[in-house]
Amino acid sequence: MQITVIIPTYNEAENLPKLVSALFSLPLPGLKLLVVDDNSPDGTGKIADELVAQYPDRVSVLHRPGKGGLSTAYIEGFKILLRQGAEAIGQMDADFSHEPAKLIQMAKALESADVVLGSRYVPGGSVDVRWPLWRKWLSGFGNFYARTILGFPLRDVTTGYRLWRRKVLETMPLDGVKANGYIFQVEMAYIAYLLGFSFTETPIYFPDRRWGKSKMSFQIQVEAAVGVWKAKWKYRNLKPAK
Ligand SMILES: Nc1nc2c(ncn2[C@@H]2O[C@H](COP(=O)(O)OP(=O)(O)O)[C@@H](O)[C@H]2O)c(=O)[nH]1
Ligand SMILES: [Mg+2]
Repeated sequence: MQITVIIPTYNEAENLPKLVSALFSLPLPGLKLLVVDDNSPDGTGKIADELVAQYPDRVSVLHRPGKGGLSTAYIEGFKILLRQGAEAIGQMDADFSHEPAKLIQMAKALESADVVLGSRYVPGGSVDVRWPLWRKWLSGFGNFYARTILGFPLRDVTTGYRLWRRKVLETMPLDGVKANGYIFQVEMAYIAYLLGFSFTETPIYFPDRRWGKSKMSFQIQVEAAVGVWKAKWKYRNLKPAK
């Protein structure tokens, strides 16, 4: 299956070229990338253009006028790639929190599942060893909370490292997904689950970003906690098509 991975970027000038060469050194010859850059002040967009020039058949870039958030970056990217006929679409952060080499295992897993999650909360998965206890607890609890309230069996519902088969994204009501932050990830997984698609979780280690600043905040976590209930209500009637 040919895979195109969407990489949303906001101020990733340091990371992006390193990530792209790491990805292209993997034994995944069909791998393509779509960078979605939101006019990053640090010039990531220009670097993305240079990468397009370097790998014209493998890298493309969507330039957006300003910071529009991760979720709209993905939704726009999904739509573009679906229109272009992509067979499978990936999601990956630009900051090396998602280890490029894991993509090999995840691509393999996609042969027998509709959605593959890079998961920190299955055996073998873990978060950054340097995370303080409260942050580990918060992330673990957040996943337990979402899983319990929504009543679905996935272990890592907030992970941003994912692969989707085309048919899943094609079937999902993408235009209705407005949530941002963690809840975007929760909502996407929840919709696919309700629609009856199959999941595999591949264990990943999730280290903190190597360069640049994290945008994680307490407010984002609180919004996510409320957002889980909103999602439960919003999709109360969603069922697999007969
Ligand atoms: N295009 C775009 N990318 C974004 C935006 N916000 C974050 N990103 C990218 O999304 C990915 C995850 O963001 P990051 O800051 O690492 O989030 P954290 O790991 O939760 O702190 C990174 O590749 C960011 O560059 C945005 O508004 N637009
Ligand atoms: Mg990050």
